[in-house]
Amino acid sequence: MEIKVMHQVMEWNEDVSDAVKAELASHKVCLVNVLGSPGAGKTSTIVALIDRLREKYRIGVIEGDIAGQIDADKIHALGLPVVQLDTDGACHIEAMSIQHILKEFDLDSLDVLFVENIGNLVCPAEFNIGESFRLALLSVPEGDDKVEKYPLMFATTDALAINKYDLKEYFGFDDARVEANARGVNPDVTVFRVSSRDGLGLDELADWVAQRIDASRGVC
Ligand SMILES: Nc1nc2c(ncn2[C@@H]2O[C@H](COP(=O)(O)OP(=O)(O)O)[C@@H](O)[C@H]2O)c(=O)[nH]1
Ligand SMILES: [Mg+2]
Repeated sequence: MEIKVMHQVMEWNEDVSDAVKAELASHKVCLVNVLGSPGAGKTSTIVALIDRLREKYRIGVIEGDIAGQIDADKIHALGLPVVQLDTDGACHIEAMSIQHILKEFDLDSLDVLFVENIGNLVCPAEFNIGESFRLALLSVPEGDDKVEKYPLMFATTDALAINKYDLKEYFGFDDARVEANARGVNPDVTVFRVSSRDGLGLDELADWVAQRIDASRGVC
């Protein structure tokens, strides 16, 4: 019985995720679910992508955090619509929260909604939130064994950005190991090597994100 309760929650989340997807599709808005550990560079990468994509797309952001609004302040400073989702300690975002928050945006004035998920390599991977696609980040200082230790995160993402590539030499980080393991659990994953600090690989990542946005909005 106890197990069934969790099962029902997951199924219910899937239903709500489908409803969010339908709602966004009716407004031609693409939702991008950005995942990764605390400090992996989610906010920095979203800011770098905004910089490269804001001339082409009307962008909004949902900033998920367990507490505080530091990241939402950074997005607000860019002059974009942003809503802070404070999970009050919960380790992931559920579709129901996104469904609720969509009311805060004028969806007809948006093309893309980035969601910065809660910093965590475990539970956020389990919950679809109505996304068109996922972008997972793994940063070099976290270590090159993380795909083996947290496979679901990397099995369920559409792209993996290995961030803080500028630090690779300092950490003896084996990116070939990460890529091979990611392809082992997810043969179709697209892998990027980026530095959200010095700009390495970000144009390529932004091009890929733009292609996925266009595909999901039926533009191409
Ligand atoms: N060296 C280096 N530092 C980075 C890079 N990307 C982000 N950082 C730094 O890592 C820290 C955490 O970044 P943040 O974007 O807040 O990570 P988040 O917690 O995943 O949103 C900040 O001090 C960033 O300046 C990178 O590519 N290289
Ligand atoms: Mg952040």
